[in-house]
Amino acid sequence: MPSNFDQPWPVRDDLRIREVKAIVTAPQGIPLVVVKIETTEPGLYGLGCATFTQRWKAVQTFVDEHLARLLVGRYPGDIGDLTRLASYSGYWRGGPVTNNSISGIDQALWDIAGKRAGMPVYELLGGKVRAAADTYIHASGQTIEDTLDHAQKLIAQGWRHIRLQMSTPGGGGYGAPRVPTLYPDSPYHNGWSARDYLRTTPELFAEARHALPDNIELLHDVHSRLTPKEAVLLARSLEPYRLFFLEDVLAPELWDRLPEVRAASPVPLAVGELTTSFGDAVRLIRDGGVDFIRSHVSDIGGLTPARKLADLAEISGVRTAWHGPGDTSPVGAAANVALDVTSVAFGIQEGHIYDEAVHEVFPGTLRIEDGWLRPNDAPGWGIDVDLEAAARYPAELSGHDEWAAGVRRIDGALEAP
Ligand code: GCO
Ligand code: MG
Repeated sequence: MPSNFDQPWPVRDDLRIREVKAIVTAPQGIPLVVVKIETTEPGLYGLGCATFTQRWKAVQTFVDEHLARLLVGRYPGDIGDLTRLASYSGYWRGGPVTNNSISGIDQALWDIAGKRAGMPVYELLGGKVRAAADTYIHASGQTIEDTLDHAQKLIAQGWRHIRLQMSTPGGGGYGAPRVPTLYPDSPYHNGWSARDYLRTTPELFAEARHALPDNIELLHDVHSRLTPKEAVLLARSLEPYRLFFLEDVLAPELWDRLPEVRAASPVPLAVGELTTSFGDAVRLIRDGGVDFIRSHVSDIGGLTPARKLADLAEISGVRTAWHGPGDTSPVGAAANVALDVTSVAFGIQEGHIYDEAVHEVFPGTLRIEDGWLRPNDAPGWGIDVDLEAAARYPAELSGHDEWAAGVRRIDGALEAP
């Protein structure tokens, strides 16, 4: 009895998918998930990023138990059909677990396609429109002085785009360490205060503009903790400091209010790392809420939807700034750079310095040079995985989920991550 999972049409050769498996490893202490698809041709396999650090076990199970059986026996060249099959077979679609699992499949199939064509993925996408991707990097500290010292060090290493994050009394501040509270008698004395944040952030950027070279681009990540009015107040207060972009001024639950924030201030808004469907990201662009789209490529399903998003950004006057800190695998970082160098809409690429242990597990991991990222020219992604090395860095149930749900206000109310 033919099954819907059989090869639905004749294909040009008898290459088939033989095995699909999620590999989980944490060489930098951050759980990374990469899907490996083996084919019936010995030695021909592909790798795809499926990294959802906070729920890596769910993705591993989703890939190994739910998706693998749909794909084994299929022709690996039918990328679009196979990713749609993976999506529709669950009926209810979208969400970070589903999309990261599908991204692992999608990107592994693009890797195989490149290897079969003898071409790097960026050439499969139509080739370069730029030689390399400019990157930004994170500087943070407990005080203005600490934060700017960190920024100066990064500038000396060649970066021209620096994201500044400074602690606020009590709960730290996204990406910056905790500092002594101003509210020892409050119900939750390590709490985070939006009013302190709104007061101290402009002070940081005023000092940064004074202390740092004028050509340095400054970025900042609010991390979703303001009301629409507070977002307007913050953006307006930062206008004198020429930010390259201001990120995540509103939580996903308030994204429909972004256009009013964007209209109230010329400060460019970057939103999107929290998109968990292709549709989320399309609406951010289409409804005029963003100047930069920041999706985490594997969270929206991989390279296939992301390249469509880059084209939509191009015709909408929006630029890309794919999410890419340490909870993106080196394969995901390679997919980001393939998009960066082939998209007219490219804006900036979030950079991350991987530990040498990551380079050991994933030979071919891209390295940032003078602030620039260039794709590998080897076929596919040009990245491999050393399974023995990967096994030396087992993933824990990530402390990153405690981090994500770790911010409370001084009254104890949990703050959106
Ligand atoms: C960023 C992001 C990250 C996220 C992290 C969540 O702009 O780089 O905000 O730092 O917080 O990826 O796991
Ligand atoms: Mg962010």
